[in-house]
Amino acid sequence: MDAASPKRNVALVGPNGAGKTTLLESMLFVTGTIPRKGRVMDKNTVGDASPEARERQMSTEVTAAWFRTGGLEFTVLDCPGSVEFVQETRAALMGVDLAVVVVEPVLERMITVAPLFHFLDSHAIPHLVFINKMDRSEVRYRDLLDALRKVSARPVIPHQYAIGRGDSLVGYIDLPTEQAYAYKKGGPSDRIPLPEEYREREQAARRALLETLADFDDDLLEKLLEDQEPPTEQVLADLRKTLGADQVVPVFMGVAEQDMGVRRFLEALVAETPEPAVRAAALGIPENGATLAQVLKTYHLPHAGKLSLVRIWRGQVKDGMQLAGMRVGGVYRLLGQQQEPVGEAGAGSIVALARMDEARTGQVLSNGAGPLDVQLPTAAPLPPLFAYGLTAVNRNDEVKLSAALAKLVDEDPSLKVEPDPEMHQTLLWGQGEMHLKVALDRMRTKYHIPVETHAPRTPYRETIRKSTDAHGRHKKQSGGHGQFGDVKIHIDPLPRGTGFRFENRVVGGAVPKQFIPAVEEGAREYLAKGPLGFPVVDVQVTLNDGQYHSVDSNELSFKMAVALALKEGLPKCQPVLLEPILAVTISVPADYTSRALQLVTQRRGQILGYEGKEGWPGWDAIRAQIPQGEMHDLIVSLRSLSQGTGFFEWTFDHLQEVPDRLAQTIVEQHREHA
Ligand SMILES: Nc1nc2c(ncn2[C@@H]2O[C@H](COP(=O)(O)OP(=O)(O)O)[C@@H](O)[C@H]2O)c(=O)[nH]1
Ligand SMILES: [Mg+2]
Repeated sequence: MDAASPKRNVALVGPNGAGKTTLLESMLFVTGTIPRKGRVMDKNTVGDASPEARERQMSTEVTAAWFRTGGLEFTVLDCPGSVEFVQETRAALMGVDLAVVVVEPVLERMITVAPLFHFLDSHAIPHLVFINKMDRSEVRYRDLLDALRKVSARPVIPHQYAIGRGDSLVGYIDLPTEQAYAYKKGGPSDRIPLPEEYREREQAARRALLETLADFDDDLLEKLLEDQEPPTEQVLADLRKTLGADQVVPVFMGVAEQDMGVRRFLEALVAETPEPAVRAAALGIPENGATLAQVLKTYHLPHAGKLSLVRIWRGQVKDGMQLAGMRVGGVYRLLGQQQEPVGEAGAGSIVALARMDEARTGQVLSNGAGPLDVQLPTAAPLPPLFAYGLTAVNRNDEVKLSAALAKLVDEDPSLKVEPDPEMHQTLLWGQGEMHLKVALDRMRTKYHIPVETHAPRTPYRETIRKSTDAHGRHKKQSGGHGQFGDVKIHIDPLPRGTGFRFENRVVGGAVPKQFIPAVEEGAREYLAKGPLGFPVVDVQVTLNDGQYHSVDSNELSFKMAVALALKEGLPKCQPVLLEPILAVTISVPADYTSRALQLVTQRRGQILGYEGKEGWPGWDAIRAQIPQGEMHDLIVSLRSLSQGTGFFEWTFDHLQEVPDRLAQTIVEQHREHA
């Protein structure tokens, strides 16, 4: 790597299908980095290089590529757009200087960018918008700008203004310089005179741009008030500065598939992408100190092993050096699947480090002694939304399965593995169906472990509604020692959430003291499976009386006796099935609130209320309680009614009686499987 050439780091983000991978391919092509352009359709792009991505014609993980242009070396991270892979994207965003939000020119779809804008703003990551597919645009450019304004907390300012649209797309006006360009196939756009019929629109848009910039530049404000034309250099400098501070969101446009607007866009990136030191300063990283490198993405490659994509915030990284107690087994520059050894790299670079076996995505690696001198933000793990229960197809694979799952989680922190021995399943949690399917595909292709998946089994419980007295006697006469235990108990229901209680009211040694703990233990063990087949909760067992035999009584006999008493008693207490109820907060754009409320009701949920979501203008937060058994694919339905934007958080709340009819079905199904 040419240590001397200045670096810039950019992430391509935005909704699925907007054209990020195509834009990267075009950038690589027009900069001469690749001789031929691949197409997403033909499964030969640099961006969608993994087998999982090729198969789906959709990016499923972050891909890195680099190119040189305008005297700078750019590293571009092509990030998956699907909400299900958003953890990948967020982790990668932590290490770039600029995010390019690629969108389609479709008004109704702009809302899908809202969560991304929210994340970028909450981390003050500079970002601009590239409206792609302008060859397909059917709406007015200013309406597109307005739609973007509705979903961005920061002011949206057109850097470029479209001339024509759709079939009659001509080119654009660069507002800061007031120059017009016509797109040209196979080359940079031609300068053309500014079309007269656009003069008025151009001036209104430019005026709005200058007024926005004037909010951050008093001198510019003064000039505008005095009706002075500000020098272009001042406008460009203000654009750079406000973009670097995440104060404004400039808007560009083009047709990535035909390389239209891409060369000029690269020129703009050369001029306006904040240099690496800007982000480092914004994060409060002291200039001097030990090497700091943050892991943005972890790959496990079949042959090369583990590869950690890092952003070097400070210092140098060299092949063979010690970093966070690990030996760096190689420093590489990535171009999709290709790895090129570079030996070393310096601050401001994004490179891949080989064989950092303990490094985790998000981790900050250093060669300094003692704690880090700065806390760097990481992308918080997303709350899990969707799970499968897993079982290895071949029983012998169980150990291999848990090792492979650990590697998957290592690559992708939004996956979570939860062993659930009670329900004989291992739960794999993630962000949605596709997220888990891709993870399981990866497991099949990389680790060759076939697994079966099923909807997670719900941990039902049972309890009782009524009290009863019960008697149990265990007696066995065989050869020498016999067995004898006899108990009289009282069984009571307890309030929800109390669990199990045992009380001893025996007087006069009817059951000798040393056997009382055995009675309690016997009761606990028996209650692991009640008359309906599930663990019994919220029950009190009171030992009132009993009998013993001076020779034959022992602990086991009393355990058996209390089990017999419970077996006889519990069915008389009106057993009822309990199900876990979750406290769920659903977030959706307000347009979808009423449909989301319906969804809650359809799933036997109870709505507690809803109000505007804090910090999310135009969004609602719905508070509800929903039975766990109805949650499995809630996220799938929620996304399908909200253009993929809705999401939720949940925690366990309480156990609640299952309605009778449903309880019957559950108990019958459980018996069949047991
Ligand atoms: N009409 C048109 N189609 C495009 C353009 N850019 C990309 N596409 C197509 O849009 C689809 C999605 O593109 P892709 O790059 O995979 O989007 P990503 O999900 O954002 O990476 C592909 O079929 C591309 O060929 C464009 O500028 N115009
Ligand atoms: Mg893509």
